[in-house]
Formats: sequence, C-alpha cells, structure tokens
Amino acid sequence: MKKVITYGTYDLFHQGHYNLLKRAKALGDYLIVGVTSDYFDKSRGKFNVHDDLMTRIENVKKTGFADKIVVEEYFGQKIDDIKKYGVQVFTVGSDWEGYFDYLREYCQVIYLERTKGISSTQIRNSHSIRLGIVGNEKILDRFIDEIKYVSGVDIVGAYASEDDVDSQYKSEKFNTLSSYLTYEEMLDSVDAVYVNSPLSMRPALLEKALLCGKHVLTEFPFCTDYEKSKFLVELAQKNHLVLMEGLKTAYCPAFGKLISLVKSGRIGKVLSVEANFTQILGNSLENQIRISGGSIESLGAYPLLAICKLLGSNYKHVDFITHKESGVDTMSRINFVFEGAMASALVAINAKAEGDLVISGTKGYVYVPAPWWKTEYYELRYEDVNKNSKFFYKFEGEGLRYEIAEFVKSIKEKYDQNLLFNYEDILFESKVLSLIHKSRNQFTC
Ligand code: C2G
Repeated sequence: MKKVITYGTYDLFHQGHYNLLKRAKALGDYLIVGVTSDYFDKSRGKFNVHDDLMTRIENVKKTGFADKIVVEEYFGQKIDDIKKYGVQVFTVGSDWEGYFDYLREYCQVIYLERTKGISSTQIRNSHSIRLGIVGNEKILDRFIDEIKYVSGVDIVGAYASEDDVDSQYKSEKFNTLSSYLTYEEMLDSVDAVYVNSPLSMRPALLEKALLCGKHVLTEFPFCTDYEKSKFLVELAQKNHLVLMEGLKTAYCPAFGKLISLVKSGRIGKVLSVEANFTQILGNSLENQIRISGGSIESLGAYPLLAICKLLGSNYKHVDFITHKESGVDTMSRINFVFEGAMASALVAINAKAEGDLVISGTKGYVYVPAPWWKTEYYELRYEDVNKNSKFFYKFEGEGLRYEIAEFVKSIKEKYDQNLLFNYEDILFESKVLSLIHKSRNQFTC
C-alpha cells in the first residue's frame, strides 16, 4: 500500500485545499493529512487563523479524501510522522517548492501545482479592518513592524496633534503613513483605531472614537481615572465595540498557559504573587515620564495583570512605597492583601532589580525568570525536586503581533470583550493607578 502524507492549516476551507487533497490522494492508496495545531501555527508566524482546530479537521474530513488525520504540533514532526506511519510520498502545494527537499532523505517529495487565485489570507483580507493610528510616539515603529504579521487589518492613515516634543522621541515611520489633518476626519474613514498618544490625552481620544462607533486598541496603562475607565468600558459595551488595552504579555501564548496551569491547582492554593519589572531608562527617562508618568504608571500594568489574573480583583488592602526623584516615583513597591493571599510588585524606571515572577502555593511554586513579561519559559518547582518540570514556549518578535491578532479576532468574532485581558483586569489596573494618582495609601522613602 502506497502511503501519502500532506499538511496544512486548512483555514476557511476553500477550493485550493480541496484540489490539493484530491490530487494528494491520487498519488497513492492511503492519505494521511496533518492539520496544524493553533499553537504550532502561531509559532510559525500564522497569527490570525480564523477557524479552530476542530472545525479545520472537520472540513478536511468532509472531503472524504483523508484516510487518517493527525495534528501537527511541532517543527520536525513531518520526519517523525513519515517514519511512524511508513510513508512513501510527502506532498504539498507548489508555494512550498524546494522548502521540504530535506524530506527526500526519508521519502519521495512531490510539489503539486497550487490552485491560482484563491487563498485563506485573501478570504480573510476581503473584509480587512481599516485601522487608523492616533499618535506618533516611538512605540508606533514597533507596532508598524509587527502588524505585518497579522492579516485582516490595514493601516489606512494616521493622525497626531501638534506638539513640541523633540523628534528623536517620535516615531520615524509615522511620516510613511498618509496623515489626516483632524481626528474627526480620520474617524470618518476607519473601523478601528490604535491609540499611542501620551496617557494624559488618551481618555478623550478613546471616548471620541467610541462615540463615533469605532473599535479601540490603546497603549497601556489604560486610564488613571477609575470613574472614567468605568465610563469608557460601559460605553464600549453599550455600543458593542471592542475596547482593548495593548499590554503584550496578556496576549502571548505562554502567559495564558502559565495562568491556566496555576489555576488548575498544580501548585495548590496560591498564597503569594511577586512580580517585578525594573528598567534604567537613561536618556529616555524624561520621555517616558512625559508619555506615562512614573514607575507605577509606566510599568505597573504588567505586575497588576499577573496579580489580577491569579488572585482576582477583590483585594482587601493596597499600599505603595515609592522612591521619588524630582517629584516623580522612579522606583515603587505595591503591596496587596487579598482574602487568604498576598501580592507584591516592584517597578522601576531608574533602578534595576531582578525582574522575575514567583507564584507561591501550598504545594509548590512557579518561577518565571526575567523578562517574565515576555514569557517564554517557566519552571514548576516542588519541595521534592524530582517532581520539578520546565515549560518552554516561543515569544515572537516584540510581541505586539499577539495583541493586534487578538484585536482583529475580537472585532471579527464580535466578542463582548477580549477574554485574555478583560474588563475586570482593565478596571483593576485602573483602580490601583487611580489611587497612586490621588496619592492615597502612599509612603515615600
Ligand atoms: N493550497 C493550494 N492552493 C491554494 C491554497 C493552498 O494548493 N490556492 C495548498 C497549500 O500549498 C498546502 C495546502 O493547500 O499544500 C494547505 O494550505 P494551507 O492551509 O495554507 O497550509 P500551509 O500554511 O501551506 O501549510 O506544515 C504545514 C504545511 O507546511 C503547509
């Protein structure tokens, strides 16, 4: 019996996929189809696959060509599958010509001509979200680099208000975008906006976009006025719009898996969360203060996300110990008391300490080394070291592609709110930041 194998994502199943499977089946007597897992697709740069794995498998099954379906989960699996199933022919579309020649060591490799004029990307892009950029801060350069990895969204133009900030602190790529003279003009031509303007300007920009019926992705932190945050969240909900905070950690695959692992009880009941993020910003310190404020406003969102995800938003007490330089907190500790648990965060924009995350429980603890906010690796540790285990994942590029992909998905799937960084998380962050803003529960050293 001649066994043939082929692989694909088979997203938004179309005629090109059907033709390929039909011809693959005709190459032998038994066809094995490998369907990529969601995680594997992300790790090979496919960020907004529309259909989930089960739907994609069902669609392949429906063609009746596959005798066996396997899930492709890692690089190198093709070699393992060929050996495991005794495959004689590997085949794939001609868009991969030459790429899989290394498999000739194991079986025959045949590139079948690709069906012209159709692709999943084309179908996804046929209803592309028109995105407007608000603000010309440096982070925009990274955003523009990263959005290239996400399909289904196009930047149509940008708007930034006049200011007198030194251009070295501004986005270099802003000028490559077509610009609008007024915010209103831009809002008229887009479906959604990405706001990277300084924190002080954001609430008004967010409100206007939401009132005009536009989805919003904003840089973090969300807003230091809790009442205003609640108003914005309610406005988004009332108008069925997506309002998302662009904190990359929340959307990266490993962080979500880490939270699920802890929630599943592997370290027992969580008693303590310690999350640190410190930077010495040097020349860009003043600019960071201009955009966001001190250490808590600049970096607090990261540890607050971890704390809220693990312990919830219902704390009994919070206080802040800050070290100030020229009236600005440059290093701060945030201490929380929860019912049956404690949490603490150290953030700094002009001092350095270990930037790790430690989650302690009644059975063991999780250690995530710095930079935990770009989670790639963590360890589950126990009293009995033989039970320890290590988990490795991939964090692609600067990570902004994860939040952009989630934003696109949330809009297209008409989510009430994004589930990876939901309104409870946003409002928890805003509540804590509003306290620092009002100098409540604050001690200075
Ligand atoms: N295909 C085709 N014609 C098209 C579109 C796709 O023949 N118009 C083929 C692709 O060449 C591939 C299969 O259909 O052989 C599945 O395509 P995708 O779902 O896009 O999967 P792909 O990203 O090409 O993954 O490990 C995965 C494989 O490397 C292929």
